[in-house]
Amino acid sequence: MFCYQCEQTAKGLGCDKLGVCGKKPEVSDLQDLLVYALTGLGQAAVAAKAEGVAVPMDTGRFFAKAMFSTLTNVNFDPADFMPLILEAVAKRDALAGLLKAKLPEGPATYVPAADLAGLTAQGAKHGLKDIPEANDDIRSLKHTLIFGIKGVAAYADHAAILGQEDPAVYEFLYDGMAATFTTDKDLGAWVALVLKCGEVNLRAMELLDAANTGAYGHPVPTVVPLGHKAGKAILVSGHDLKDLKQLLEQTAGKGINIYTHGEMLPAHGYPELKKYPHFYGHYGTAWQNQHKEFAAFPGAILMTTNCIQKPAESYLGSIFTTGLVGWPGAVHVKNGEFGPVIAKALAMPGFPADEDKDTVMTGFAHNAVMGVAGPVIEAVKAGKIKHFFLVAGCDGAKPGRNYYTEFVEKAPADTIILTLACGKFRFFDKKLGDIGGIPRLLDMGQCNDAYSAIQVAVALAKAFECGVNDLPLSMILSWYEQKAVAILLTLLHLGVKNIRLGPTLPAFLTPNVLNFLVANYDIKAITTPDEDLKAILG
Ligand code: FSO
Ligand code: SF4
Repeated sequence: MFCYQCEQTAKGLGCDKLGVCGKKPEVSDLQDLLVYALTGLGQAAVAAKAEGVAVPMDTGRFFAKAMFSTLTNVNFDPADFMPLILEAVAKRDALAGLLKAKLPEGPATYVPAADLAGLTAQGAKHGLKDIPEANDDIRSLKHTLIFGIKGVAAYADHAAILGQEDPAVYEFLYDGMAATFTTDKDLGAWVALVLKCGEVNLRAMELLDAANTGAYGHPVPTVVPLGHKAGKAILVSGHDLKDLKQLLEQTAGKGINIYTHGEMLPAHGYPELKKYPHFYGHYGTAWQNQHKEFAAFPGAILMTTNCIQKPAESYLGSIFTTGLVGWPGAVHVKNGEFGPVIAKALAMPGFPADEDKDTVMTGFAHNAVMGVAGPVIEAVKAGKIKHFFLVAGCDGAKPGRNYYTEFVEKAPADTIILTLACGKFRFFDKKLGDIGGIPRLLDMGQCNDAYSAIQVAVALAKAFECGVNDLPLSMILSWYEQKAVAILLTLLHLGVKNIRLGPTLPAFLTPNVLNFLVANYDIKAITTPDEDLKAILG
């Protein structure tokens, strides 16, 4: 195995014996083989386009789903990868059968082994390092593209689940993956392709925004209790709102309260979800704290989409996976049939008594923020709001992530903090007060809602008749996995400069590629909160 797709990669170089995330070599090799098989499907799709042969939409949907299953913390179950590999090859061959051209040797002609052990052995020969490329910098950009495509695939899959699709997004997934096996592009062409990935990701995020708000309404500012009510309980984590909605429907009137964990917190802001009286509050913090927090939860736990960590023995029997998520030994429920989760919750003790704790606020997605754009713009013009910080991105286990807590604590009282994704749990319950009624801490949603932040930045730039880079707005980002890579590429595609990125820089960027980003986008590694605040606010 060799994997360096996420921020916590071993020694900042790569996981080659066991993933820091818990990914075993077998799963890593199978994921590599799936990516290889999807590259072959991409090559077939590119050839089909050249011959004017239509690629079915469900091929794109499958491609996105399969790619998403290789993201960090999504699926750790070897058995789940065999059907995906076989389906990629079957879809590739179905397409190839319609073509006049002969597909090139390699991923497009690869024949899968007959069993899981054989597939694993094949995967060991088709890892990231086996992609043909002699130039280190181009290899770095190829890997960046693959990780960015994984992020796009995640957003495209989420959007497709709610019926929002664009064939142009799928086409880019094919083109991009097929390109990783070409050797005729120079460095400049590779930079352009990586930025194009950011452009396509913006479209995928736009689709997802339309999907979520279309199905569940525009989020509204909402107070969310951090305490609990006496009674049976289910904890829902991950990002999938449809799973949550189905669970809310199926638990209505059953005496079970539903709590969110991690990235599910912003779900409380959606009108079509918050209307359920038993959708009570938020429990715990970000994904990397699940061992402690899940072990103490007295009900069933449902993992939708990425974020799962190796479950402790104490709760392996009460944690359920759904969708693309998998952990060997954890019960997987399919197609929104949450009966086993509900039965488990009813059999478990639940919370013995009410407990009032603090509350937090969420629901400041683009529609809500735009609704107060007038007063915000006035406050900026009157000098009451001096600066906006987008402190956003992922959380993780590294101690360096305290930077983000400290940054928010130290940001002056005349500044506003916009936040999204799970990094917010470093400061989500801080009482930062307000500026003339505008809360200083605005939770815009999940990492899946980065589109909201972009919309708000663009709207502010329009209101002030300037470019996004000329706004009193600074982006202080934290990254962990591949959705964050895709978002970063989107920001670069939009020409956003001066991004501060941490806690460490991606291992897959060579010094030359990093220098290019510094020279063209003034992208910087975070230093200390004091130094960075001083540099930004002068
Ligand atoms: Fe991931 Fe980041 Fe959203 Fe977190 S991009 S790590 S688990 O923000 O939650 O999926
Ligand atoms: Fe290592 Fe991250 Fe890959 Fe897991 S996803 S194997 S932690 S680089």
